[in-house]
Amino acid sequence: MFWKNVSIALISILYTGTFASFIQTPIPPSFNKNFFQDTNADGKMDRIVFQFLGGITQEYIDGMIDSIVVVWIDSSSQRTSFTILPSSLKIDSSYNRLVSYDLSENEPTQSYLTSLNEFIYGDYGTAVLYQGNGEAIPISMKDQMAPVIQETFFKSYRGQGSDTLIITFSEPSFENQNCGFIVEYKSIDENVFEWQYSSFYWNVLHRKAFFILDQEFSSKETMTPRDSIRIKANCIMDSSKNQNPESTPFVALKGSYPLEIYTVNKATFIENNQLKNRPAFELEFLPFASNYPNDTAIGVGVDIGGQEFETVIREELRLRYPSLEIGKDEKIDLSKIKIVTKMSVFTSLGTYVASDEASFKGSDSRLENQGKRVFFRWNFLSDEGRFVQTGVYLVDVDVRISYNGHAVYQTKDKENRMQSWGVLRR
Ligand SMILES: [Ca+2]
Repeated sequence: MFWKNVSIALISILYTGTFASFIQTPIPPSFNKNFFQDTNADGKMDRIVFQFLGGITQEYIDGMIDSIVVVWIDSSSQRTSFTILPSSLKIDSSYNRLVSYDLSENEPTQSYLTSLNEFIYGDYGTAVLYQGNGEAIPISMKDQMAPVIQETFFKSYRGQGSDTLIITFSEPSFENQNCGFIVEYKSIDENVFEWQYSSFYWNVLHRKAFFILDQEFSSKETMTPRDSIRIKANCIMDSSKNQNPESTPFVALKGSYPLEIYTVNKATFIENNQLKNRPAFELEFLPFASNYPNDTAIGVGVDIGGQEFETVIREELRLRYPSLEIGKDEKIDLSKIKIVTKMSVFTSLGTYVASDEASFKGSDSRLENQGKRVFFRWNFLSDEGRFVQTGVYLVDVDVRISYNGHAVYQTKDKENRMQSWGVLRR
């Protein structure tokens, strides 16, 4: 009788005041609605969402949750377990059974890890809830991270061959059959286009997609290796049907294309002193997007610099000089790139008019570390500084690009080295 009275007294003390919160019934997490998410679709897990079987209050979190320990893979591919403290859990404002945790930048997570099935990392993706009463409850976690583009390689021939694009995804992926074309690209002037290809197929593991744009369908106005691409929203999904979101970011397109010489071969000039005081030939550094000076200038342009240019140089070196053993990710030293342009102008009867040569390095400050459309222009003047007459001129164009003395590009390999340019003098 005495002990019964004491225990009743104790219980009544426990049920009042500050002890009350410790007596709450534990609310277990759900069995199948706890998720790893990648909210900005960059391929890194950045949010963990837990759904409980009852409504959660801040008092409950403070009083009943000691911590949640999650095992994930860090940016150096190591298994890491991090502890989520109650103070960093957030209750969803519209549904109080949901509690989430946002990973901070101090917890660098592995890139391109959007699934729970990457066996190379061993065991990860587990979570254990430690309750205030000392109990440890394993939480069954699921993947809610859509695939992202991990790698791209684009070989563009600009109408001279069939373009190919290879996209490697962060996990086995499947296209949404309702989408039609699934790739869109953003050009350097920020316009977004759908990329129309002729066919595509998956590799056996469904991690690589191969796209082919047959030559007969290709045109000059298509994607180029300096554009960026993404998969259209909801057009790619993993084996759990997690689809890529609207917020899918564009990623830089890597790849190469044969170096191309652009020519402006017809122009009108108006004789004036301003032009007369200039040299017969000039080198101009223009933005990539520029459509050459205008139809009052004549000459050849070539795109020099930028990330895709380095890729072109590297790929050409690998192709032409296997003994150099240049790796596919090897850094290209811009100061070792030398560009030489030569131009000789003759009348249609073969009489010599003018010629000049200009050379510069890939590290030239006029490229402004971003690359330029370099235009070697002829100012309609002979070597002696006299304006030429209206007529057709034969021009021998030679552009050579070398790396550390190894030739990677020469116009004379091409058929169209000798060109005819029309000049109208006003
Ligand atoms: Ca996934």
